[in-house]
Amino acid sequence: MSNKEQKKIIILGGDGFCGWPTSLHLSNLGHEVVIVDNLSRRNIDNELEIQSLTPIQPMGTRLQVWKDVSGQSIKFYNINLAKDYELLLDVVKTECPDVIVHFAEQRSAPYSMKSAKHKRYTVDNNLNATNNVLSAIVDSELDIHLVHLGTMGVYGYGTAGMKIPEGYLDIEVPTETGERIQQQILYPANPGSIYHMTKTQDQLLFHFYNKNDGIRITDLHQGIVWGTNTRETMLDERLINRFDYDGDYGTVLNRFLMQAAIGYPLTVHGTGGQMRAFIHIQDTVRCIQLAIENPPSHGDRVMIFNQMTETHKVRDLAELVGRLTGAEIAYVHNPRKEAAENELHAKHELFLERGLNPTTLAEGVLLEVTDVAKRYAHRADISKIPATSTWTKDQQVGVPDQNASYVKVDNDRR
Ligand code: NAD
Ligand code: USQ
Repeated sequence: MSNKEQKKIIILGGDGFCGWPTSLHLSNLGHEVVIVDNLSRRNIDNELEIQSLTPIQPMGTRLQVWKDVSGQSIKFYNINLAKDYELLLDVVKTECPDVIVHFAEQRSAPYSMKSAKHKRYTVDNNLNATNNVLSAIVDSELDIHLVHLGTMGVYGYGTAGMKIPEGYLDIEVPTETGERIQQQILYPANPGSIYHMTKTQDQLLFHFYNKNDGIRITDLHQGIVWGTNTRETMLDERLINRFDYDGDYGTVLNRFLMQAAIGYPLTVHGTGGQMRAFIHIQDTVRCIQLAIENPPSHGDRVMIFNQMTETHKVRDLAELVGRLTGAEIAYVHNPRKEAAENELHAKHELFLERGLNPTTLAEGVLLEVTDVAKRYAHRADISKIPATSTWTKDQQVGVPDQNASYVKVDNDRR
């Protein structure tokens, strides 16, 4: 990489599931990487009395091992972005980054819905973190490209009846004189949890700071990330990425893979009729690279990409994992208030046009992840698997009924 191509990149939330492999990927490409993280995700593990299935190392060990393996140094600042504004501004002014990648938010929908305390923490943490980052960019007077990890959940999970566009919707408005005016607006926000709601509010912060201060911003509407490792985290076991499987932080496909690996029935909520967007962690890190290499120009509006590669219904994923592994399926109560069935079709051409070559849910890749889950199965705490955070008092926890017989996927279809 030439000096001109090399960038200084601050990764906010660089200790997390997406942030850690992204930091290593960008460092491996020759960029100068600086991580900012307050380790709040590790503290939430303590609060919930749970650990990553994989044995993640303390930050000091992670960075030393990366230096030994790659020869590259990554600097680390322990700062709470939502609270320590002056410290954040100091880091930005001292490091003078070309790019800031912002992963640093409370990202679990069930955690955000556990209680009033968790709702308030999620709103306070996520909105203040995003506003502080944007304010610090303005205050620093530096020309910084901000790349933010948003969510496909900003569009909502009803049935749109159309292919969801990448961020902006074409509309036609009739005027009083009968004229019809064409416009593009942000796709109407339709959050399904307090967490998703904070991401819809982030969009308005980006819109405002882009319009008012000319900040160049890329907002990545990411689907559910699955998988564990990337090429860099596989270089040494001590670089391993986190693997969440508990009822609050475990996302659906990784939970099914882990449940299959330990012989626990796959916990499908309700009918499993929710259709969601997915992306493998290896593609996440590549998308961030592509977003950094293709920044908006000065004066451009916020650039929005749908960062996902395929869509599936939850029950179809369970059947696929069941067929591959022999796992049984438990249809449990849905602790969430969400449509029993939906269709999701979303455009995702912008990354493909820029060179993304997706890792699909091919059987071999699925099994590789099951292998990770099997390897560390002895670390699993089975009592933490059921989803116990209910959206309102009307929902019930998603615990498999011990006396029920579970659904076995037809062998002929394996
Ligand atoms: P994560 O919880 O593993 O990582 C987030 C990191 O940010 C953690 O290390 C945490 O300690 C840090 N952090 C949180 N608040 C902070 C604060 N106030 N100050 C400093 N550091 C703070 O989450 P993840 O899965 O890596 O997700 C990263 C981003 O990607 C999130 O914004 C999430 O909304 C988005 N996203 C994730 C997924 C997914 O499936 N994991 C899917 C779509 C979008
Ligand atoms: N589900 C089950 N069984 C389970 C777990 C989940 O049926 O054991 C269902 C849920 O009810 C839901 C769907 O699977 O319908 C997805 O749940 P999830 O926990 O995998 O994903 P979600 O809550 O949407 O959140 C995750 C990340 C979040 C990110 C989002 C992208 O935690 O940070 O923003 O995926 S998206 O789903 O596109 O909004």
